[in-house]
Amino acid sequence: MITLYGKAASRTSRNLWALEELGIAYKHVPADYLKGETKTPEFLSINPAGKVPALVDDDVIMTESLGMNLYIAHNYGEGTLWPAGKAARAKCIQWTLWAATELEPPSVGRLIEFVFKKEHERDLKNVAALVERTKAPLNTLNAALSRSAYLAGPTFTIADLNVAAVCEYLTRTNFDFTPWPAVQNWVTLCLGRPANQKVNAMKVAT
Ligand SMILES: N[C@@H](CCC(=O)N[C@@H](CS)C(=O)NCC(=O)O)C(=O)O
Repeated sequence: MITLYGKAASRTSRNLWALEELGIAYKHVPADYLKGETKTPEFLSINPAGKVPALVDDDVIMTESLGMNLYIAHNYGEGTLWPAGKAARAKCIQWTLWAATELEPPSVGRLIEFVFKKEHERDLKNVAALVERTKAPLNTLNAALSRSAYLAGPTFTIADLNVAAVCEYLTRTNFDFTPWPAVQNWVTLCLGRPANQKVNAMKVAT
């Protein structure tokens, strides 16, 4: 059985979302990085970087939230989060790496400015620069979603979950998606899924 480390109000939420989509049994250890719980010798033996999320599944120890979701989908979500066919699976890998490299850096930057900083600390020049950096990735995403209902084909897969989980940083900070209507509709659909709503409730509880 998978043990997932990390409190829900962190990148762990994307892994909780994947596990809840699949409805498989798992153990959740809500280690809180803000309380030093990821710097204990016990936790560092799982992730020497002292960060969450981390996953243990029998003899598998894994970190990196988006990669962990590929692992979860591949091993436990055959035919659902992990679609059939080489082409669709290629898209799951492609969009996951795209999320990590193209969309997450400016989105996390925005989260830091709006959620982690106090209003008087906010760097408005940086906020404007981050909006500019987000435009090209959103153009790419909007074009893909104008051609296909979901990123790896006609159904929701781990590609959508991983990219939408990053987009959530934008929705949470009231990013204006008006110029990207296909993204707007798809994000609303993905984030509204019952499994993600359940994880949102877990975030509030921690
Ligand atoms: N690229 C990593 C980032 C992990 C990460 O930075 N996690 C944060 C919480 S969301 C953390 O544990 N920070 C504690 C620290 O940096 O010491 C992933 O996607 O899993």
